[in-house]
Amino acid sequence: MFCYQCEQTQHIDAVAGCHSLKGTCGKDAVTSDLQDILIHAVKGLAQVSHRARALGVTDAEVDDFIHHALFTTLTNVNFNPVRIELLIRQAVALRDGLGGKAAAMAPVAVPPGPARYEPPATHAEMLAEAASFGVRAGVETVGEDVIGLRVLVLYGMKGVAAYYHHATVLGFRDPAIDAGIARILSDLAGDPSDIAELLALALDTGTLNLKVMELLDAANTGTYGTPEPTVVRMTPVPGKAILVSGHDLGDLARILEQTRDTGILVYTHGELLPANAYPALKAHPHLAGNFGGAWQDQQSDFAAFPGPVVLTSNCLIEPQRSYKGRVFTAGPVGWPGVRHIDNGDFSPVIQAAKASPGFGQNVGGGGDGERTITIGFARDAVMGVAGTVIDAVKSGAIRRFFLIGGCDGAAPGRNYYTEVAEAAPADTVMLTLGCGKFRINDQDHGTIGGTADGIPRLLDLGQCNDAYSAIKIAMALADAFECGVNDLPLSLMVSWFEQKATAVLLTMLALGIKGIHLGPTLPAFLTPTLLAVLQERLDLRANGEAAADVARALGQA
Ligand code: SF4
Ligand code: SF3
Repeated sequence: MFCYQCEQTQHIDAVAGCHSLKGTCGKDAVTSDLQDILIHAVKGLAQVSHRARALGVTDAEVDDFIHHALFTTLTNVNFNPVRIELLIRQAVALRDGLGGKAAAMAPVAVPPGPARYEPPATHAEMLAEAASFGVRAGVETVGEDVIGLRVLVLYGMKGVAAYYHHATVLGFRDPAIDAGIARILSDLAGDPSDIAELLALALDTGTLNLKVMELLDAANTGTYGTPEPTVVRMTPVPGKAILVSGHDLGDLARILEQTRDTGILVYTHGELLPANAYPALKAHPHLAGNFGGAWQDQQSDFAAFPGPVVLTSNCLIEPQRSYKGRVFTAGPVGWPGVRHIDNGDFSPVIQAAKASPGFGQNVGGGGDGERTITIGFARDAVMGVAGTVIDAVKSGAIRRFFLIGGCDGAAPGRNYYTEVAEAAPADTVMLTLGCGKFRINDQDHGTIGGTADGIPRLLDLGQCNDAYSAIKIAMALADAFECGVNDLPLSLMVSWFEQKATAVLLTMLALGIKGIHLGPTLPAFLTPTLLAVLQERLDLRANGEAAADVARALGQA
């Protein structure tokens, strides 16, 4: 195995990467190798899909398969080698079916490369070939910079696929996005080696991702309403309970509907916390609040939860024996031996909740023990008070905005984001999103001016899936001040972990947003040359010391 797609990749050898028996995330060598082969097979499917499209032949099953399959290879999503191998064989079958349909329209030559991949009959033979499909295959010939750019595009496309998957499961799709995904993957399948061409492909990926995030925003708000400022209970109340984690609002909605009038209470976890702010979701009286923190705390959170836990997307960590029997996966997620719901029928979860003890009477809900936080400052909520915000900037009451957010993780360097929030002075507003918010959302940051009705200093924009909100707010502020986004009093302190963050980074780069602080460490796949290019063109910055970075942003250093 070799994998360096996420921030927690191992830094043991000269080339950073997880390459022994198991990655830091718990992905074993067999699953990792099969995921490399799956990527190869999906690229081959995309090659055929891209060419078939030119003949007017499209297939919704193929388009859906591509983003679903890529999503399974995202960090902390699917650790089940059996399901990955099935997907490889399915990719090849879909490719051949689509190729046949296209050939009926006009003779099409099967392009060289992944489109000609034929999986061997046995699992062992398949694995024996895996090394030739690894992300660093051919590095001796093309060099580190080409490999770094290829994987930058590939990892960005995994993020695009994840966002698009969340939109399509709500019934929102766009043929132009399907075509864009097929085109970029097809280009990648040709193993481009020209740096300028690869840089253009990376920016194309960022531009495509903006379209996808816009669609996802339309899917979420079109289905569940516009998030509104909402006080969420962070402490449980007595009763049988289900915990829902990941990012998928559709699965949460189905669980809420299927538990209606059962007396079972539903709690969000991790990146589903923002779901509590959507009108159509919070209308369910048995959506009882949020339990626990960010994904890396799940082993203690899930062990302490007295009921079943459903993982609807990333981030899954190896379930401990104490609670593995109560864990369920859905959608792209998988772990060997963990029950999987693939048809939207959560009855097994409901039965497990009924059979579990639930929270007892002495759980501490209500009274002095109750903790709450306020969420739901998506773009409409913020732009609804745009006049007040703009006046506050003009009068000097708001000196600067800090976007402090993105993914969280277990690395010690992630305290940087807590320290940035602590160092940000009282006349600054912090925007947050993604699971990184759990580092800063349980403190009272007060309001601008310190008055009860002042603008809250911490505005939670939602999931990492809501990065579109942050971009729209920045653009709207730039419009209001008749300046460019780069001229706003805004500092972007972005924490990355997985490939959705890579996609968002490419979007910001495609939009020409400069001066992003990226951390806690820079991606291992970005070579010194590539970093120099990004630093020169876009002033991409590595994290320094938190207080000094804040002081510099405020023009004090
Ligand atoms: Fe390592 Fe991250 Fe890859 Fe897991 S996803 S194997 S932790 S680089
Ligand atoms: Fe978090 Fe996994 Fe990325 Fe959605 S839950 S931000 S890391």
